[in-house]
Amino acid sequence: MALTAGILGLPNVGKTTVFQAITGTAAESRSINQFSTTTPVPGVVDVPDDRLAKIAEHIPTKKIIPAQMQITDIPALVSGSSEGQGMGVGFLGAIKESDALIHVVRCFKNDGVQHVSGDLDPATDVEIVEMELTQTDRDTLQRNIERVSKKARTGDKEMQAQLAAFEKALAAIDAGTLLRQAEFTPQEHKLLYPLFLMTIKPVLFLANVGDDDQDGQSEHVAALRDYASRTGAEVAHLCGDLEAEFAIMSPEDAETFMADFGFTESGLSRIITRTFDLLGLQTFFTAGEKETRAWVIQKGDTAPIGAGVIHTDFVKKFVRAEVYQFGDLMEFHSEKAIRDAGKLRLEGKDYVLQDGDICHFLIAN
Ligand SMILES: Nc1nc2c(ncn2[C@@H]2O[C@H](COP(=O)(O)OP(=O)(O)O)[C@@H](O)[C@H]2O)c(=O)[nH]1
Ligand SMILES: [Mg+2]
Repeated sequence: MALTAGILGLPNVGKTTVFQAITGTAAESRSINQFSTTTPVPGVVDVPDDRLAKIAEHIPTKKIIPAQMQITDIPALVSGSSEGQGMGVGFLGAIKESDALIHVVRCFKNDGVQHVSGDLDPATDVEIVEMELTQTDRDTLQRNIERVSKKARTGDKEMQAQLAAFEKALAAIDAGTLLRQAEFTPQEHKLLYPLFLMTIKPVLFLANVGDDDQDGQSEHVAALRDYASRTGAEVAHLCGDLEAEFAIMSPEDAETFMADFGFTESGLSRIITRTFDLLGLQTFFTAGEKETRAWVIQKGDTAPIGAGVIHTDFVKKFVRAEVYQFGDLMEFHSEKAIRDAGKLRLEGKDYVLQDGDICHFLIAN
C-alpha cells in the first residue's frame, strides 16, 4: 500500500495550484470560485533524486526510473465543515486516508481572488481548519469510546486497552492539545490507528507566497512559522502561481522565465522531498544495465519488504541481498571495486534497509 499526502486548506488558498505545480499537470481547473474542487483528485509525483544520475555514471543503464509518491488534492474545508457546512463531511474521508497532510495557507495578496474571511491572516486561517479537524476527531473518539465501553466493563482486556487509549486522546483534545503533539506509546498509536484521526497526522504548512516574497520573509509567513513551532508542525514556502507556470513549460522556457522573476531554482523539489520525509519514506536503489531505479520504502522496513516492493512474490521468496551504499559507489566507482574492497555486504531477512542502499536481491525459484 502506497502512502499518500493530502493537500488541504481553506478555499482559494492555492491548493489546486500547488497540486498542479507538484504533479506538473496543466493549470486548467484553477478557479477563483470557492469549492471549485468538489471531489478529491489523486496524483502521482516523481521524487527528484540527484543520486540516480550519479549511479548511472558508474553503472551504465538504459533507463532511469525515479521513485514516486502519491498526492491528493482535497476539496476545501470551511468553518463548520465538521457539521456539514461547505462541501459537507464527505471529503473528510480523503483527509482520513492521507498519511500526512500538506496544509496550504494563503500568504499572497490578490484582490482578484476572494479570501474566505476577508483579510490575509494565515495563523487564524490555520486555526479555523485545525479546529474543524479537531472537532471531527473529538466526535470520532466519543463515538468509539461509547462503542467499546460496554465490552470493556465486562472485562474484555482488548476493549479496555482501546478504551484507555481513546480516553487519553480525548483528554488531550479537551486540554487543547493537537493530537500530533500528544505523547502516545507505540502500542497506543496502534490502537488509535484504525480511527484515522486527523490531527495525529504529520503536517507540513505550505505558505503560498506571492512573487513579491519568494524568500518567505513576510510577517504572514513569520506568523505561520510561529504557529507551527508551537504546534509541532513544519513550514515551507512556495510561490504556487509561478511554480505552476514553470511546471508545464519546457526546461529551456522555464529557465528563462524563472530568471525573469529572479528565481535561482524551483522550490518544488524541496517541497516534494520534505513531503516524502514527512511520510516517513526513504529510498533504496537497484542498478543495472536494463534499468536503474529508486524504490520507496518506509523507514525501518526490512530487506524482504523492500524486495516485495519490486514484486509481491519476493517477500516470501527472498533469500538474501547483496547490499552496498551509494557512497561506496562514489568512492570505488564500480561494483567490482566495492566487492574487492570488502564493502559488499550479504544481508539476510532481518536486515533493515538504509536510505541510499543499492541492492541485488537473491530470490528463490
Ligand atoms: N497571486 C497569486 N495568486 C494565486 C497563487 N496561488 C493561487 N492563486 C490564485 O488563487 C485562485 C485560487 O487558486 P486554487 O489553486 O484554485 O485554490 P484552491 O481553491 O485552494 O484550490 C486562482 O485564481 C489562482 O490563480 C499565488 O501564489 N499568487
Ligand atoms: Mg481547488
